[in-house]
Amino acid sequence: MDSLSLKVIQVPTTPYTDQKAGTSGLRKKVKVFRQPHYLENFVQSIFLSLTPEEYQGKALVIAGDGRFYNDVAIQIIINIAAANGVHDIYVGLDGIISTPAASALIRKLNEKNGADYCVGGILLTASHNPGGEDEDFGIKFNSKNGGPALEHLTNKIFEHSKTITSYPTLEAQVKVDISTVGKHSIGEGVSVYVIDTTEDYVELMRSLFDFESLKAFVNRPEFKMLFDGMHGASGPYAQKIFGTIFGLPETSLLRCNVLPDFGHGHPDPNLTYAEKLVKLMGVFAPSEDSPDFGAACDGDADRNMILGKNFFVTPSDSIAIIAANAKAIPYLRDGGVAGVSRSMPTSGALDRVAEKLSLPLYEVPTGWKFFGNLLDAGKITLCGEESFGTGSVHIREKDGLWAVLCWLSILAHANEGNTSGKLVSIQDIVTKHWQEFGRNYYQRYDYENLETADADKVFKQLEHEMPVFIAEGEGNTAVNFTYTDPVDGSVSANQGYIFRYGDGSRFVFRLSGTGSSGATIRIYLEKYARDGIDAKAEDALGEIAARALKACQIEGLTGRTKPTVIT
Ligand code: G16
Repeated sequence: MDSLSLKVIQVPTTPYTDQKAGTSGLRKKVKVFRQPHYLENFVQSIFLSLTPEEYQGKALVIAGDGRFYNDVAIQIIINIAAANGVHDIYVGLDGIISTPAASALIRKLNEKNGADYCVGGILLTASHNPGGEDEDFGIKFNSKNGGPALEHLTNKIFEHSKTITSYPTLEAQVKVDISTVGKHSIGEGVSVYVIDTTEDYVELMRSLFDFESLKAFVNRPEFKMLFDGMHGASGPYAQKIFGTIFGLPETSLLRCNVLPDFGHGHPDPNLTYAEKLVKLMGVFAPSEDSPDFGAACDGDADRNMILGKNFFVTPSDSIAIIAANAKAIPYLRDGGVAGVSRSMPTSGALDRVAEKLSLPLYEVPTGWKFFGNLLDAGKITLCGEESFGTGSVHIREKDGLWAVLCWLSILAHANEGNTSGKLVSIQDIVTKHWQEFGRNYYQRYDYENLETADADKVFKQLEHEMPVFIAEGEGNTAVNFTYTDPVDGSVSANQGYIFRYGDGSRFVFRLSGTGSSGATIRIYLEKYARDGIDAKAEDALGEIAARALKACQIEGLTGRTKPTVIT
């Protein structure tokens, strides 16, 4: 193709009013994105929110989790990006780049070519939400540090989306073959690089972990593990690390082929939606034959669930235990841990570790973007969320496979020199942790797909209930969480209602920010026990759950008699 193909045209458009990003980008049904100019408007609003110097003549990553409509969206974005003057466009082979790999790629491009080379990435994912023609699609912008755009930028994008009148694109629309690796020149000065990011990602993981000892450990005859890719973007990366490098058999790798509808599944690694893995691991029906280790990642591979033989590790415990066992993970052992952070609804298990190890601890609102400034400023090394997200300073997104490698490292370390024939198990590690630090009993109730008006009523009711709860017991507090970023001073208000008892136990309410329609209310229950760590979570939390349900009147106000998901 010659430079003629780069003739740019302005396409007139009318704004949409509903392009406000949620917790992590814009997520809607595919049919919403298929409306005329809907995707184009949002993409151009991203460009309008940046300065031309930031992207003209520079690079842009376009990543996708392989879901339905990715292929169409990628071509649309290539044309708009080229028309805006982007010079180098990086796209994944078959359009697939997992969210953590996208973050790593943006960072690597800037490390190699100068910090202003890559403006960031447009990530096409609705994460753990289902995919397919009648399901969800999503789009978000990650900045040049590899992390999700901060609120001031997502607000700007929303403002532009409400006033946009036209967008540029190429007159002769190009269609790049993304099914083979290679460089495509689409006109004078514009190249599209189709790349396989598994290599880069594997090298990054190899630089953090001791692959040799992990390989030796997972091949011990008494050890059996399962990994479930849920037909999401983690599959190709998992196959390379666990299959090709560690040599695990095919039978250990479940659903590692990427499918646009995730095999009709809900690619959310939790006790409800990773049903088959949970069953095989014996979480609800213990068996002597259950494998020793199980893990799953979500659609875009940033979330993870960790299971042991007949055992579930809560995400809140997971980040706490990784922090407490940093010495088992080579780069953390060598580089140290500067500080740790968790989202507000995540349990205080991490706080106990921080206290004991004298590490600074930061409590941020829900949303990985809030860790970005802390990581960039070197204030923290590790961070995690109750929503199955765990990560570190190595990138600016949570990282599902990284978390799996952390747990394998902890297991391998705990079993060094153990020739008894019986492995120290995941459950042993977690129990020992509780014995040392106490246990934060924890559960989350999700009420999915409520009418928005009903959800509003629940939050109004909670406001009435706050003074009632405060008056009920000495030391009780009830607040709507506000966060002030210690690095840039920005303030994020209205981040969830916290009802805290005098002893620190609490229940928290939040409206989910990742749904594509309707409203989802999350209730988080937590109780700390220094001793008595062996109860079932639902028993330990029974009274708190009852008080939370009374406070919100959810049954009366929404007609729902029970949560959709309990984790
Ligand atoms: C996104 C964010 C997470 C956040 C989660 C919360 O996850 O990246 O940092 O914890 O949303 O979801 P909600 O607002 O529904 O509670 P993901 O994996 O969907 O990108």
